[in-house]
Amino acid sequence: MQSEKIDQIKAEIAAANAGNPDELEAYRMRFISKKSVVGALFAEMRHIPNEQKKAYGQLVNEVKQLAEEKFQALIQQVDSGGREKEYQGVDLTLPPTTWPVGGIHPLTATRQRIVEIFERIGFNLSEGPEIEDDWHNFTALNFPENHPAREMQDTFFIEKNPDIALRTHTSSVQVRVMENEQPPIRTLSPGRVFRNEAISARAHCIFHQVEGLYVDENVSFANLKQTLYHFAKEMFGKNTQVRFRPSFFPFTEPSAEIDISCQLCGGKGCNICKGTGWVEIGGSGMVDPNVLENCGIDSEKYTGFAFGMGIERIAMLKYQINDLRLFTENDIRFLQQFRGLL
Ligand code: 2NL
Repeated sequence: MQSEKIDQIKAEIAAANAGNPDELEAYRMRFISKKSVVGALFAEMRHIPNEQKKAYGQLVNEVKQLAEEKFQALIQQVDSGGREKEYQGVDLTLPPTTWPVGGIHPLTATRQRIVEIFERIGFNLSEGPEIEDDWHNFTALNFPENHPAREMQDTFFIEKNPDIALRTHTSSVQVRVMENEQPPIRTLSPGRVFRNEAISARAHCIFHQVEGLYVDENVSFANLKQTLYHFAKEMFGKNTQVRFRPSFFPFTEPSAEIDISCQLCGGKGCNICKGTGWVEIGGSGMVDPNVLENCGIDSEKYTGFAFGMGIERIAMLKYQINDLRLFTENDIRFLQQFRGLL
């Protein structure tokens, strides 16, 4: 009677199958767990007459072992079955894909380097609106009423309102600083500026500028020269030569253009410097007393110097880029060359 039952269970185990974790669990419940049919055979032991206990125990242990072996085999089957489905068509022996690494845009890198150089000698950063009124962009800066820079062909006006325009330089930011703070002022204003010009290799209607302003007692032209010498050598290398050429701006007097020795030929003369050995990096000068007064600063007590340069121009010289349009086209072949900057 017992041996019949045992044979039946053995047959059942041999025929059992599991294609998924649920079926595997059903098998475990029926043949492995304490309350399984195999467990019941062990519980039966106490009703078996003493002289048969040994033989019965051997039989039941055999069944238990069969059940365990089958369970392990079913686990393998369910496991690999699942995996085969999940990884179908994926070759796990292939080397891993490397993701493309992004980089800092050369204009951003150049701006950051300029900012870093001036921050280290005590300049702070200032920002202001890109849409400006006539006062902050022109009048406070001593532009005469009929100055050509105010004309439609140079300035983008908003809705044909002659009082509101896109700023043509970041001097407007520095006017706002002077209106709100008294000297000593040492501030740097990087930002986007806008000029109504045709786009070419050398000009763009949107570009970037950094202006610097230093106002205090006894600020001299010698201070201006030394500060820009320092900047040029930090930015372009310690062998860089600097020269100042007399110039004119409505907001500075005297004014000077800043040239550095050509980065490409080192001053010998090439097509970048057009044979002169020098390239212009920006303009500068002593802040016109009218500008200080317009901004509420006592021009009897204070003097100042200011300078401005185009970030695109500095980046072109530093990285030998020959076309301004490359900065805005986002051609990956151009941008990739600046990976690892900063
Ligand atoms: C250039 C020339 C310059 C300034 C900018 C300035 C600002 C104030 C007062 C006086 Cl608030 N001057 N800025 C001065 C001289 C030249 O820029 O070629 N920029 C690209």
